[in-house]
Amino acid sequence: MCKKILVTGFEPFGGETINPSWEAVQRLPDEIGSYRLTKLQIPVEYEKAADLVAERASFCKADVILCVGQAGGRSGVTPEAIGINLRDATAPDNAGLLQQNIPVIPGGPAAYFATAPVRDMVKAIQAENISASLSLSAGAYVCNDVLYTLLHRYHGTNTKVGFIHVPYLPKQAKEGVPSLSLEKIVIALTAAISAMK
Ligand code: PCA
Repeated sequence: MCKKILVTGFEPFGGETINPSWEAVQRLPDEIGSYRLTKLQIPVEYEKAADLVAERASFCKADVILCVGQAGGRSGVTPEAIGINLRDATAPDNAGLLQQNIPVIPGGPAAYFATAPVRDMVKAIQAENISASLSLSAGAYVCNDVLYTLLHRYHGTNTKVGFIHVPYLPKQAKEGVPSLSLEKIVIALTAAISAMK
């Protein structure tokens, strides 16, 4: 039986006109291995992003949710191991909301480990000769917010949740800043999804 995976990418933020996460997600095939994909672009807004993902996940009955975001400055593709219960960023979100030293979910646990097979995802991306490593911090901005909120919501259920940060595209990166081609990001995400059981 075909399993379902919801794959999300973010809209641009921080003055950028593109976000490599959505550029890559929208180019993924509709089926990878035993998974049928649903793709969704989400806003860089604390109060909207995770709810939109959860709404679509229940509509398409997703077995796995994989969110993808831009991590400008990173040189490789980095599946995230942990979501933390903290909003703390110097920049406001795309709705103008600035959050500093505020919990994602008041009273929630400090952190959750991702439930997607992050180590297998790293190995599968590396097997494509693309630089990848396990990240122990998704930051404390909207990406972490989405990861933590979804891990909280699906804790103890069969729905697996994962997050992958990807580098800038070459056209976004200033001199000396690492980047990765769109083609390679698409290959990396495809490999990561192939690693889902
Ligand atoms: N990256 C940001 C939010 C949206 C995105 O693509 C982050 O790392 O939090």
